[in-house]
Amino acid sequence: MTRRVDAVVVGAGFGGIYMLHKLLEAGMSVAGFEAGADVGGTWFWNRYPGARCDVESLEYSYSFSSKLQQAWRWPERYSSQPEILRYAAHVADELAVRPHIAFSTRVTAAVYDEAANTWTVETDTGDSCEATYLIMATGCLSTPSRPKLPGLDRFSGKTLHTGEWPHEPVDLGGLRVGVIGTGSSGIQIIPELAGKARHLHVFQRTANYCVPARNEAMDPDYEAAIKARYDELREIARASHGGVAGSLQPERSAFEMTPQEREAVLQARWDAGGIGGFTKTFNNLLRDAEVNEIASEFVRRKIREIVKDPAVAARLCPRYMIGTKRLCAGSGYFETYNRDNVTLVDIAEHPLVEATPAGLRTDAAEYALDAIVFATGFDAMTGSLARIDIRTSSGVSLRERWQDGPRTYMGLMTAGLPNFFHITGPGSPSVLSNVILSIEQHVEWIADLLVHMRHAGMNRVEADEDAQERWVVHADEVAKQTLLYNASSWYTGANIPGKPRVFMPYLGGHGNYRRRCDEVARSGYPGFHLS
Ligand code: N01
Repeated sequence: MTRRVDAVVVGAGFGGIYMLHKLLEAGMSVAGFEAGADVGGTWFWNRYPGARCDVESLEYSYSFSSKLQQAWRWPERYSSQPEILRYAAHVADELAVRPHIAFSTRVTAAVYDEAANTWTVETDTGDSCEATYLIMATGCLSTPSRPKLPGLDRFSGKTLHTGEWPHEPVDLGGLRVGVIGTGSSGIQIIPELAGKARHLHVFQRTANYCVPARNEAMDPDYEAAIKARYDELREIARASHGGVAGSLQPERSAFEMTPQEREAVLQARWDAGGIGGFTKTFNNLLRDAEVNEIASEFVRRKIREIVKDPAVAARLCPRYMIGTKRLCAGSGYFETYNRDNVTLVDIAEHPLVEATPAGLRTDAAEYALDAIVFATGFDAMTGSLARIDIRTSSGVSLRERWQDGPRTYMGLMTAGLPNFFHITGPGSPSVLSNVILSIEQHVEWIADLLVHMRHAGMNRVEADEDAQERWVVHADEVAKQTLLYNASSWYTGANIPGKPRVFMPYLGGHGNYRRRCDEVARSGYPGFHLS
């Protein structure tokens, strides 16, 4: 017989863990489904060498429990993947959510029956479940994207994707390795592979910016100082644009500075390390192309200083505007190209044509390889939702609703799909903020709504079409005011052939967005139909 619960939660990363906890705390019955064999979400899958978060550990962690954030010790300024996974497992155990999760179980379909006000959720194990509410905590970067390269099935070596790295050890020592992709994942794995491979070929389509992470062991005095003011700092983070308290706030406009002042402030941010500070160097860095060029050219100069071969340095210098695609932080990334066993292959100039049994072929040459590593990113924000067949029994599917790009009301719900929520969905700050704080805000908002409805004797909520339309227009207008809007990034779906170009995350800022959501809740949920 099919199980019946109040709510199904899909995904057991940071969103799913906390959502299950909040629902259990509210006395609701829950069923969690997770495709992976354990909790951790993105940190369960992305276990490639060098995987590390580029938001500081003391910020990239749950803030809801004072006890938890005081007790947990982060060994480094930026946490490695194993450390974050250990933390996720610890929290799941502390909150006792594991018994409510079916692991190694992928949700394949969900159908809402209007008459019964019930979602029926189907999985690839045959397990199914009925629920009043369906909450997707499926993550924003969880559907890996692989180029459709002819001949790949004939390649005789190993193929790997950073986003689905094997759980057993992978020994690439002494091999000829090719990496495709120079985004955040590529920039982290490339120095690691260069230290092990006999030879590493990096296949670069778009040269990318990378600022130094300057990771270091956690300074106990710094940790103690943060923990002494943790509650206050978390409030600052919740009110901030990016969901981090950070110490580096935006400087003035570059136009108000002399060239010497601009250089000094850019150098200071470069020396401090990290992505957040650098994009806040000037308050109009992401809004004014002329200002952006000052910061872009600063990093290009650094690349030319670091990389000894001027021809290689020139190919590594990005041409797009810094920060309009997600900025990367790395350790020794550009230095890697000074190694004798590393070759940069510019596939913008000479595109990849096919994989052969022996390696990869561009339109100019063939490269003999024992392993190909895809660091080619994700079908971001919509991919994991679109691959599940989500529909109402009488209406159109989520996939059809989003065929011209995602449309949501505040990133929380999609009109036409009652009792269906997406945590950090498109139309919310999600990936443009400290995502753990964004997750907490969505989880708490959804849990509060469901408790409110229970108290009022209601059990059905749906986003209003007009309210959704106004939100979509507003989000688009906010994004248009920045240089990110026209960039060819995964924020806009440009990395996936055929995906509609829509700026997906909400750029209005974490703090502003949180205030709007709070205001909606305080005012009795305008824009949502409750019954
Ligand atoms: O993916 P990406 P990612 N042929 O999409 C190239 C988060 N993250 O996994 O720019 C050849 O950024 C593509 O080239 P181009 C973070 O939010 C965080 O690296 O499209 N090349 C690009 O170089 C990040 O932004 C952390 O021309 C192809 C690369 O592959 C997000 O995840 C660490 C290609 C993909 O870069 C995604 O990062 C890791 C093709 N067909 C990830 N298709 C940290 O916190 C794609 N490429 C540190």
